[in-house]
Amino acid sequence: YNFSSRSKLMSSTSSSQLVADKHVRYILMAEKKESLESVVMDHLRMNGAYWGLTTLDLLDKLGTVPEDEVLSWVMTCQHESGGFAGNTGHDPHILYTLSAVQILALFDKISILDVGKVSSYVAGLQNEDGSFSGDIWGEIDTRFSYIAICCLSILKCLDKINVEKAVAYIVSCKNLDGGFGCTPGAESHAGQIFCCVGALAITGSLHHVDKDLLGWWLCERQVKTGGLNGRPEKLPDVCYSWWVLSSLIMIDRVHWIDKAKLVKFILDCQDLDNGGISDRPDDAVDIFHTYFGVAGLSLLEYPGVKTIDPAYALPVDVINRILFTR
Ligand code: GRG
Ligand code: ZN
Repeated sequence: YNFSSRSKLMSSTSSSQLVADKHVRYILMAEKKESLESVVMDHLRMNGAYWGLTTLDLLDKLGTVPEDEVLSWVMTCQHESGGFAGNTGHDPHILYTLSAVQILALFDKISILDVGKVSSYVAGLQNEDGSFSGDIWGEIDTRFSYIAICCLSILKCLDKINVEKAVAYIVSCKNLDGGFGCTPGAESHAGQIFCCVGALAITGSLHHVDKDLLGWWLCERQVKTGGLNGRPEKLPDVCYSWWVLSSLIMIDRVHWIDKAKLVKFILDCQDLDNGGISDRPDDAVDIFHTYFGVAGLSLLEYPGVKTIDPAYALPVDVINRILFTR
């Protein structure tokens, strides 16, 4: 039995619509402690919670979640250092710190944070060359540059880091194809491009991007079935509906892909019986690709899905509330 495949017989009729209610039920199940998926993902539960809760909010169903329970669990993951872990009793990392801050933003509860402490943890991970490490062990990656900048911007503490150096490091990861990699000289990858373009967008530095060159590379990611891949010659995957599409929007080149074909590809990845979205049609669903599918549809202005901000990866109403009212 191929565990990673869904039976074709079960979901033989592909839907031309988003089965939103089934996805909501799937997420609420997956977020419960007892589910198989939550056991497998124990160490990165904070990320899973962010993906699931953001998807619920995009579908206007955040109200169905026990808010107090979620918030007190999030706070059990915070360390003395100010950083957050993937779950209670684990080590802090910048990856989970952003997810924790994003979850609090969704519930409009940034106020329960010691903002000075969290922002000092993040700022403390900046290196002399402007790059960021993920935690005390020191791995450097443009993912962490994005996370630091996104997190500190939500907390309104960007002045705690050297933004100029942070931007210069990201620009040093730009390649001749217009894309970006994880470190200087590393191959362009759609995931890293999202991180670098997102960080440049948040800091008002998009003039460092060659929009036509990068837009060309990004729109070439669309394959015959309508799906997007993350690099040349690779298979399409629903998650690139987020990484690629958000980048195209930030550089104003989203009209360079066939939107209708991408919508169809995402809808074809739904499990019509039990809810959830997979990476490719007929694969098993997971909470990450359910987020990427719904967030992708949001970027494609699909009816009934709230608008998501392509740089902050949070609903636009949440970002407006945080950045333009305090
Ligand atoms: C808040 C949206 C948000 C993100 C936080 C963690 C992070 C910041 C960004 C991750 C960016 C990234 C590198 C995404 C790529 C993930 C991915 C699908 C990797 C697989 O790459 P390959 O090359 O797989 O192994 P392919 O698809 O090429 O076969
Ligand atoms: Zn994927």
